[in-house]
Amino acid sequence: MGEEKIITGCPHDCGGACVLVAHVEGGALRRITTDPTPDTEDKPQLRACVRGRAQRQRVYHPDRLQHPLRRVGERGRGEFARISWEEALDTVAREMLRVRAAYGPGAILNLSGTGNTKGKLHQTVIMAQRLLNKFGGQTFTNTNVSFQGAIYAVRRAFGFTVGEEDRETLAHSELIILWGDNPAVSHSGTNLTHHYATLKERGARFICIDPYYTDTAATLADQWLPIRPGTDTALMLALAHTLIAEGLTDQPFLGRYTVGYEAFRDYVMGREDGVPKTPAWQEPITGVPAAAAVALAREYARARPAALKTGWGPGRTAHGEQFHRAAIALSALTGNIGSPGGATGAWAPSVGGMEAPDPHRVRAISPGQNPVRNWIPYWAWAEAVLQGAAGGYPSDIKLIYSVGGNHLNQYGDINRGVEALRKVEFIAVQEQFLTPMARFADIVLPAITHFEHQDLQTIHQKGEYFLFSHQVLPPQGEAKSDLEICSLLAKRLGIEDFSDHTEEGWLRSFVAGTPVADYDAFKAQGLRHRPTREPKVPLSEFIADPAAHPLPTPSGKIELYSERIAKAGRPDTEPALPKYIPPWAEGQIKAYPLVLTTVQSRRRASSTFGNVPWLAELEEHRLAMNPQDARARGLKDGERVKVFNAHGATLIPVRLTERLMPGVVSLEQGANYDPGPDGVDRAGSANVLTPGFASPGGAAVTSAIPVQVERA
Ligand SMILES: Nc1nc2c(c(=O)[nH]1)N[C@H]1C(S)=C(S)[C@@H](COP(=O)(O)OP(=O)(O)OC[C@H]3O[C@@H](n4cnc5c(=O)[nH]c(N)nc54)[C@H](O)[C@@H]3O)O[C@H]1N2
Ligand SMILES: Nc1nc2c(c(=O)[nH]1)N[C@H]1C(S)=C(S)[C@@H](COP(=O)(O)OP(=O)(O)OC[C@H]3O[C@@H](n4cnc5c(=O)[nH]c(N)nc54)[C@H](O)[C@@H]3O)O[C@H]1N2
Ligand SMILES: [Mo]
Repeated sequence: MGEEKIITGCPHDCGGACVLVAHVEGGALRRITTDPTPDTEDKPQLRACVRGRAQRQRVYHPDRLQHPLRRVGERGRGEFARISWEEALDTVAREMLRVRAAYGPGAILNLSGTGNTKGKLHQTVIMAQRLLNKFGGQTFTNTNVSFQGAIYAVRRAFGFTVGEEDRETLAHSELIILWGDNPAVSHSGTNLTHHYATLKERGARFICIDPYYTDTAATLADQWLPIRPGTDTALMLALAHTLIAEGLTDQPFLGRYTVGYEAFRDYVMGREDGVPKTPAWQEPITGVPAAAAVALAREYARARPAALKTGWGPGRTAHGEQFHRAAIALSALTGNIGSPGGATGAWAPSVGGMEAPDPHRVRAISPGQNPVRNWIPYWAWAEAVLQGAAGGYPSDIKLIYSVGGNHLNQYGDINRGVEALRKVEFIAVQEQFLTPMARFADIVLPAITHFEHQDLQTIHQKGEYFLFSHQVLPPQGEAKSDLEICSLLAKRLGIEDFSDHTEEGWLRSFVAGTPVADYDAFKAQGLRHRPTREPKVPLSEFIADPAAHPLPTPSGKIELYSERIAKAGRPDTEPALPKYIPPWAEGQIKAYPLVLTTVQSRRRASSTFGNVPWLAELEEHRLAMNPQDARARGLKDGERVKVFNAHGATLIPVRLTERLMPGVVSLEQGANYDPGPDGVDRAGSANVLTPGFASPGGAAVTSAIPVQVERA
C-alpha cells in the first residue's frame, strides 16, 4: 500500500492533548487514528477524541486560507483581494511602525487566542506576544478568559496559583463531587473521564451539581443535583451552615491551617447580617430542596477523604470568584485540603508560585518581557477599545494584532465588538480560516496547521509523556507558519533577535538538558513516557509542616477571610469572606426570565472545528430548553426561536430536553456569528447575549445570563 503512519499531536485548546497517528499515502493524509499502545494501569492509552480524528476534513477544508488577503470592501463585510506576501508583510510592518511612532506601542492591542495552545514552539499567543514585546511592547489582555474567577480565589486563599491535584491521588477518594464540571465533554486532560470511570468501578461515589444532566453525570453520577446557574455560592453557604450547626467541621484542621473561620461562621450563621444561610434560605435561590442540601452536607462530611472538584463554568458568572472562594472554604471546613483523595476546591493551571520547578520540563519559546505595562481584562477588550484612556483604560487602541484568536466571536457582547473593530485604524489577523474576527481584518495572513509543521508537546496536563508532533504534510497553498510570518515581519520591523534558530533548532534547544536528551532517538520514536514520579497533592508540604512551609498569604495560612480584600474597600462587590451576591438585578430577570448557560461543545474547541462536516453530524447546534418552558411559549422541538436580551439576539432551533432544569436555557459556545441584513445573528452565536464586562474579580461572564426566548 505504501502507507506511512506518522505520530503527531493535537495542539487545540480543549484541555486534552492527544496522540494522533496520521496515515499518509502518496503525500496525502488518508485517515487519522490514535495512540496504538495498549491501555495499561501505569501507561494509559492517550486516545484522541472525535475532534482530533476528524481533522482530515479541517486541513483539506475548501475554505482554508491559501494566500494573503487585503480588504477591499467596508470593514467586516468580508470582501478581500488576493495579494502577495511581499505586499501583505510590507503593509503590516508599515502600519505597525506608523502607529508606534504616532501613539507609542501601548496603542497596539494583542488579541491573540487559543488556536494553538499545546505546541512548545508554535503557540499562537506566545508568538504574537514575543513579536510585540520585541517591537517595544503592547497592551495585553493579562487575565484569563477561562478561569480568572478561580485564579482570584486561589491567590487570595492560598497566596499563589494552585494547580490541580494529580488525578492518581483521587484513587483515595470515597466521594467525588463534580460541581459545574463536565469532563466527558470539556476535557480536563486526556482520558480523564475514563480515569474517573475506573475510580467508580472501584467504589468511589460521584455527585454532579449542574443545571444540565451532563454526559459526565449520565456516566458517573450516583446523584445529580440540578441547580439554577449563578447561585451555587448560596448552596455552598448552606452546606457550611449544616456542617457548622451539626458540629461536622474539622476544627483541628481549621485551627492549624486557616485564618478567618470565626468571621466566616458568623456570616454563615447570620450573626453578621441577620440572615442565617440555612438550607431553607437557599432553596428559593438555587432550586435545590433544603433536605437535599442537608443530606449533601452530611454525606460530604462523613466521606473521608472527599474531593470537591469544581469546573470553571460556574466561575464564569457575574460573581464567579465567590463560587471558587466558597468551594475552598468547604474543602477547608471538611479538612480535605492537602492530602491524597481530597481537593483544594479550586485550581487553575499553575503559573509558578510555590511549586518546585520541574526538572523534567521541556522548555518552550518565551514571550519575553512587555516593556509597556498596560493590560486589560480579556472580557472587556471591546470596551477598552471603545472607551480608551478617557474611559479609564490604559491607552487609546489604534491597531489590533491577532494570531489564532477569534475574539469578536469568543468574547463578551459581539455587537460592541463590531463597533470596536470599526473604530481602530488597522487590524492584522493570522488565521487558517476567514472567521468573524478575520472578516474585520485589513490584512489577513494565512497560517498553516499543525500537520504542516513540527513541534513538541507534553501530554496529560502534568506532562507524563513527551510527544514529537511530526510534520505530516507540506504547507497548503501559500500559507506559512506563525513563526515564519512573525520572523519575516520582525525583519521588516528592525528586530534582530526574534528567532535565532530554525524550527528544528528551537525544538532541539527545548529538550536539551531534559530526560529527552537524545533528540534524534526521541524524534524517531515519537512518543516517550517520562520517568515516574510521586503523584502530586497541592499544599501537601504546608499541611505536613505549616511552620516550616507557610503559604505565601499575609498570615501564612489558608485565608477564609482576606484582610487584603478588606483593605481594597469594596465590600459589596469584593467581600473579604466568600459571600453570595445575586448574579442579576431583579428588574433584569423580570424582563428576561430565563437564565442562559453557555457551555463547551463536543463538536468544537471553542470556535475551532465548527466547519468540519463529520463533527456537524454529531448533533445539530440548538438551544436546549426544558419542555415546561417550551409549553409556556407554545414552542415545539426543532422550531426556530429568537433568544434575546439587552445585548443582542440570535436565531436558532430549540431542542426540548428534560436533561436541562426548567427556567434555564443552554447554548454551546463557539458557533460563528453570522448577522443577517437586520444585524441579528442567525448562527446561535453565544456572545451576542453575554455582557462586555468582567466580574469584580476579573472573570468572564459566560453563564447565568438573563434572556427571553420567543418563536422566531
Ligand atoms: N469539547 C470541548 N472541550 C473543551 C473546550 C471546548 O471548546 N470543547 N474548551 C476548553 C476550554 S478553553 C476550557 S477553559 C474548558 C472550560 O471548562 P469548563 O468551564 O469547566 O466547561 P463548561 O462546559 O463551560 O462548564 C462546565 C459545566 O458547568 C455547568 N455550568 C455552567 N454554569 C453553571 C453554574 O452557574 N452553576 C453550575 N453548577 N454549573 C454550571 C455547565 O452546564 C457545564 O456542564 O474546557 C475545555 N474543554
Ligand atoms: N459564551 C462563551 N464564550 C466563550 C466561552 C464560553 O464558555 N462561553 N469560553 C471562553 C474560553 S474558556 C476561551 S479559552 C475562548 C477561546 O476563544 P479563542 O481563543 O478565540 O479560540 P477559538 O475560537 O478556538 O479561535 C482560535 C482560532 O485560531 C485559529 N487557529 C488554530 N490554529 C492556528 C494556528 O496554528 N495559527 C493561527 N494563526 N491560527 C490558528 C482557528 O482557526 C480559530 O479561528 O473562548 C471563550 N468564549
Ligand atoms: Mo478556555
